Amino acid sequence: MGEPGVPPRTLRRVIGDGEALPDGEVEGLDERDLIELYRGMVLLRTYDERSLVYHRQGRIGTYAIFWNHEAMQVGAVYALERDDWIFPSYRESAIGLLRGMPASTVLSWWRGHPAGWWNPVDYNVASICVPIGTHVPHATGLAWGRKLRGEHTCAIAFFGDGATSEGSFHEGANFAGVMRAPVILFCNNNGWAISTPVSAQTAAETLADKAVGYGMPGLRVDGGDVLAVYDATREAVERARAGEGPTFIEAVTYRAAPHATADDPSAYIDPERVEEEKRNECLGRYERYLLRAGVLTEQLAEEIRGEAFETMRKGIADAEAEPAADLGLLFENTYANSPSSFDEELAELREILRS
Ligand SMILES: Cc1ncc(C[n+]2csc(CCOP(=O)(O)OP(=O)(O)O)c2C)c(N)n1
Ligand SMILES: [Mg+2]
Repeated sequence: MGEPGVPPRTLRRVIGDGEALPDGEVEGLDERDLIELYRGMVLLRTYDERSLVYHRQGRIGTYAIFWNHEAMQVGAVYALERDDWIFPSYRESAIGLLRGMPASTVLSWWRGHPAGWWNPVDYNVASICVPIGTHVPHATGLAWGRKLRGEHTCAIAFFGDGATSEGSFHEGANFAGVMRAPVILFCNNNGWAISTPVSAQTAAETLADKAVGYGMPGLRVDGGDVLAVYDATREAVERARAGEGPTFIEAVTYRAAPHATADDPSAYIDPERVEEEKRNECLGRYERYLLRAGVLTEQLAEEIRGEAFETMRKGIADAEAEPAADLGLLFENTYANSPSSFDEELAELREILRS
């Protein structure tokens, strides 16, 4: 159980280490919920590991790995209702899978294919945000707008430690505080913004400290502990629905993979620290917790892994079966009124690619 009234610098934690650190429980989660959380984590882990392989095989483009971020994504989304809105960054590219989005859609996004863009209202999942932090005001605005309409839904924006230095983050957080918008600002503090460490990002002692300046509570949670993340997010959701306004959550973790497939972290990261984090990665931690609690069996785990693998196998097959996008899209969607030279340039491009 996330202890109430924990001092803000302490990380909220539920999962123990199987030794001196005892396991806790989260009130309101039954065995079915615990397995659903596990299913979500395995799905995202499988998505991530397969995507890296597809990238190496040249079947998707550059890819932002989220290995060891699954607990934050699954724990937070599980605390929401289906009507609540999710605003992902590129680090949460596959979060729509938790809302039933086909894997082929997200894989198509990473293939740069138009089939990778969904209608946000179909899943209440906004488009993947690549510019750092620009979706924070969007999430706040949507949450505030829904409140004005008398609805009780909330919104969550996922962003990284680096985003907290961006103007958009400040504007969105300030606006959320002033308007008491029902929004959750979920910061995955993975220690790095590409090669910039958190220590070079802020002079604040913790990122959660920033919440004070916006007049909202700041919770700090162990980002590798899916149950603690769920517990903290649920608390934030309850506040939002009760009309008490926004909450900032700092989920502390460590980036155990390169920033993206185009990055070589050996130039700036301590490989021993990465190895240590890998040994303590979030899915293994949760799996061991469930085995200790007698909720999961090796056979059920195998079944769940098999389902996820099949989802990915079908996902890449469907994405690759999409007919190639028409080149005209590159030109048609650039300007409201295209320059007259575009027709000629498109014709030339078609000619070059034909030959
Ligand atoms: C506005 C903007 N500036 C710069 C970039 C280039 N950029 C891409 S990822 C990144 C680092 C972001 O780090 P963080 O917010 O910690 O997220 P993480 O990648 O660690 O999840 C930067 C600076 C960008 N995408 N958008
Ligand atoms: Mg980061």
